[in-house]
Amino acid sequence: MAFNLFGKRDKPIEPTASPEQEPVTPPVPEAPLPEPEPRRPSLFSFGGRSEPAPTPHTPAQSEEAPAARRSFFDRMKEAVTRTRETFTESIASVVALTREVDESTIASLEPILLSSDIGAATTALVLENLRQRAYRTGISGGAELKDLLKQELKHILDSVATKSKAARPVPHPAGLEVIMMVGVNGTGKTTTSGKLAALYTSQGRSVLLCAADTFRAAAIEQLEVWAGRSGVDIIKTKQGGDPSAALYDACTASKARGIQTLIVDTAGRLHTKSDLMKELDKMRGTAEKLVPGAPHQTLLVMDATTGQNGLTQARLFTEAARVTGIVLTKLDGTAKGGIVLAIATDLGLPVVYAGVGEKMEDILPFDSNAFIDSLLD
Ligand SMILES: Nc1nc2c(ncn2[C@@H]2O[C@H](COP(=O)(O)OP(=O)(O)O)[C@@H](O)[C@H]2O)c(=O)[nH]1
Ligand SMILES: [Mg+2]
Repeated sequence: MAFNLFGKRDKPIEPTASPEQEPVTPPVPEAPLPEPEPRRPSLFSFGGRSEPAPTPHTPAQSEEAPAARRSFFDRMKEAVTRTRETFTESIASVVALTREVDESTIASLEPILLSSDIGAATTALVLENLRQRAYRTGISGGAELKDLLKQELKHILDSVATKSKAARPVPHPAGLEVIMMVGVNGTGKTTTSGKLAALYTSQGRSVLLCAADTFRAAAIEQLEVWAGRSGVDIIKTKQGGDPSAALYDACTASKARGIQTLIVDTAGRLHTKSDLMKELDKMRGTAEKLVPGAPHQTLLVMDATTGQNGLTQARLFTEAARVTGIVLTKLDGTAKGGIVLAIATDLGLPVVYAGVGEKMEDILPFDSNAFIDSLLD
């Protein structure tokens, strides 16, 4: 794939400047942007979301027409194939052997939950709740046990989603919406920025991309490729330029053109962790000054294949970057999709989108019911 040329496998450019010597090169304004192209028809179907949906409160995924949900469900099911292969089959074998739910049944679920990366704390919580409920309601067969497990897992995801009020799909504000993508290098920020640009465009929204990862030239080029693919414009600066200045230009251009959603791709790595957090803070300040309520969403992009390690890194961002939701990428490439539950309990944040491949349409608005059903049905 063309953009792999620019992907994370490129050797990052090692910084030569000390943190005090941040590059202060003023951004080079790009040549005047061409008039936005006429909106292209939808290139793909996002489970029935290809119709323009500019209304701020679209119904939740689960309330959509059965056909739409079906296609969403199928795609989710396909994406979690690898997780299903281990998790679901192991659960199925416990369920098949269960006539009466006792301590040993509950105990046999433990390694299965742990191996899908649900995490020790979450596993303990799930098993304890399951034990209580199983005994209280006096369930007997394996089918009932599976049902209870499903309810328990959904409950964990739903309680987080409800608490954080991030109803899905995320409602867009009436005016200009600014979405910042943050996260460690290689997790999929640039790819997701491109996919979201295409998704929102297919819904009839006008989108602009901002290349605020000025740390590597390749990152800017990679976002340009995505902008071309999704038919949206991009505001960028040169490598080493000030990301906040690029964001300033992007906010100004968005307002002038009546853009509905500005997606900001940021760097996952600077000289030091505190540099990175300062940079994100500065960008947030710039957005706040120019656009009321911005950034409306700060999405932390996490790579599902990094499992529990990814969680440790994610915590740094949630502490410093006021993250509003998670995009979990590479769900297609892992057998450890249980990380969704660890994210919910550890970070207290909902997964709002799942990345399920490298192509433009490989992004799904995350729906916890569909996710758990696709794992256990
Ligand atoms: N299989 C798969 N690969 C992905 C997904 N999202 C991103 N990638 C790949 O992960 C690599 C790093 O992505 P990139 O967007 O450059 O990460 P960034 O450094 O955070 O901007 C690229 O090779 C992407 O194609 C996904 O959902 N599934
Ligand atoms: Mg990137």
